[in-house]
Amino acid sequence: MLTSAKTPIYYDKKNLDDRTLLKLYKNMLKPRLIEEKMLILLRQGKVSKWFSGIGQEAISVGVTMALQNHEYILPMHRNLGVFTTRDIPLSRLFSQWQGKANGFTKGRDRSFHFGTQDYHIVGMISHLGPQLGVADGIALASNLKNKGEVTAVFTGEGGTSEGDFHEALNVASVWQLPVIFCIENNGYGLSTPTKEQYYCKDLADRGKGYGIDSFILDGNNILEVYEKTVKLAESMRKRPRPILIEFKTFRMRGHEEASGTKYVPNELMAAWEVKDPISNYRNYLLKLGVLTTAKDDEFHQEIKAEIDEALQIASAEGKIVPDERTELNDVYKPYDYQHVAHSSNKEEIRFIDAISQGLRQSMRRHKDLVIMGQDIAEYGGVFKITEGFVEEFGNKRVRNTPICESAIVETGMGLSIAGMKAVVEMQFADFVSSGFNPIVNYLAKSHYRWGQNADVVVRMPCGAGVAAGPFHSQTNEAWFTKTPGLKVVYPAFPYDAKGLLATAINDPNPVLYFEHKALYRSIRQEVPTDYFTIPFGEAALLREGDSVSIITYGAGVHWALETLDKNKDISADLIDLRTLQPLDVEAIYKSVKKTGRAIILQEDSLFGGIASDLSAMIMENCFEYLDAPVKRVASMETPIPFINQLEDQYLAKGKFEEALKTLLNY
Ligand SMILES: Cc1ncc(C[n+]2csc(CCOP(=O)(O)OP(=O)(O)O)c2C)c(N)n1
Repeated sequence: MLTSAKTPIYYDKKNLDDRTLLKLYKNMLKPRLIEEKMLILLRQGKVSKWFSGIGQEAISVGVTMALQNHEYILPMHRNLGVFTTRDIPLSRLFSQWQGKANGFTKGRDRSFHFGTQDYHIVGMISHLGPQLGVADGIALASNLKNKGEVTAVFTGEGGTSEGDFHEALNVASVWQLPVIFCIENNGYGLSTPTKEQYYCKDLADRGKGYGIDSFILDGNNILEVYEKTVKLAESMRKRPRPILIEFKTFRMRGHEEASGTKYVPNELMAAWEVKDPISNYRNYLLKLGVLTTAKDDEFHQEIKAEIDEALQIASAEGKIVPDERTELNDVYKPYDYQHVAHSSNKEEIRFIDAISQGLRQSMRRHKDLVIMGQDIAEYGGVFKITEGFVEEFGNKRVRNTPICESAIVETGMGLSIAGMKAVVEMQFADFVSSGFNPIVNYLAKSHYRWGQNADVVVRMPCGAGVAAGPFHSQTNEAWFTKTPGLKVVYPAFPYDAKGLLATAINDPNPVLYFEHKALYRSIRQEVPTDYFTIPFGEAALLREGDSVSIITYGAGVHWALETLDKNKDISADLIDLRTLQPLDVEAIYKSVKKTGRAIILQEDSLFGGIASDLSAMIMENCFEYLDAPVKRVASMETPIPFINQLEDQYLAKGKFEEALKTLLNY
């Protein structure tokens, strides 16, 4: 039942037994007492930042107790009660907040920014919204494996303004995913009051707009939260579908402790003060005779003793000792590359066929692999790479998606958390910008932060030369090579495309797989018909010579080959990098040390591209071997124009031959 801030909380225990009633109380009391301690620690400078959930405990505790322990919960920064109700040892939480090794992130991320598979909790990233789509992925895995499990994900009302919220709701409803979307509407998003955050009456109405059954509950009433969530979860396990619950509550302290609450009117604060979820419930239990003051004291003493002991353990723990190797080693999940050799059966196929074949063979090999993308099912994708896949693998594993790149990348992450694999097809690489945030912030950083890998390959049909203009022609690998935690693959030939795609799918880390559209139907090669893999980080030396090292990848490889075919007198090493992360630096240095000259050809515009880094690396490591400055050749510093004559002028291809000759004559 919904109560306004002014009315006292109305409790109805229905048929809940005394044990459950007390457990609900104790589970709320624990985070409250921890928080009271935290405020002291903050004042003493022993904790750096704290986001208080005081006054909102009923939501965390009620929802967590309504779920089974193996069901995933994705909490926010005010949901301490989720962590404590799942019985995480408090010493580990204190270690986490103090940045100690016994925490969950080895001092790499703060506060509640962590997850733990042991407790089926997936913590937030600072960007708030992305975890909503991650919950979709976990719930999708439940549906695909007929597990009948529910996933609960939290957001504040502020977070509901993010696109991720809307995308996640839409995907969950279109795919009928068993996600409980929990909105904690606590009046303010940092200093922004709800009236400046949204214009609809209730946020629950947003769920209805997506065809999702939505409810409004008094978030301060533990019995209402618990009982309703239990019922909904039971029904969702039997009939998977999303549910949205808007919990009306209030943020009793500042956004974070240092920021205060000056902007909150006193009357509002006072009105919610009387609605405190713990004191009201305590009074109810006392009146009922389920709790006595003696028992209550006992609970307080017991919890306080647990807190003090945990704090002592965490405080006694030594500080993290920085070690570069440890840090670098944890960026990626270790992957023991398994080489699969191919038989001698070969056929001549196009670049595009190689990708399609590689993907199909991986789908056969990995029963847990799901492909998602726009128009990829019956339609076969805009480039027809997945044509016929639905017939062979069914539309549970070959999934058409709504147009929502963020939520689909996040769904891939969720599948990975649930132990599955995902390939996400961007219709064009350009559109990855709409899914950029989860790739660079969620997928890339999860393993380093809390040891959770992202077993997701993002396929990127990219590149110019097809007169498609600024939004269908970019080659945006530099957006990702910049980001530690991602692997970046960029084949130039059908053989490499097939073998590297197989490896990308086997590798448990997030891989951006670039496939150049202009090569799709123009490049053919004899390719083994069966499944095989090619290791990452091994460049291919396509031509051998001694006067210059040409270093390139993707379409650049073919431009360089054309130039060398035209100028037979030029004796050059031609290095096709094949993967940009990891990078085969040894192959580059070895060649440059031999030839004494290096030219790097990249299709992307010059500034900030990978050519710049390669150039710097060569200068730093091969300077004394160089007979000339390293030369970078790249496209113009403009967006990519549409019409052929402008596109030709834009592209690096037209400048390469002259630059090469100039370098040779230096
Ligand atoms: C994408 C993004 N924009 C802005 C912020 C800064 N920020 C952190 S929390 C917050 C307010 C969140 O409000 P709400 O979702 O209502 O949660 P509450 O803090 O009230 O529980 C803001 C603006 C952020 N972390 N991420």
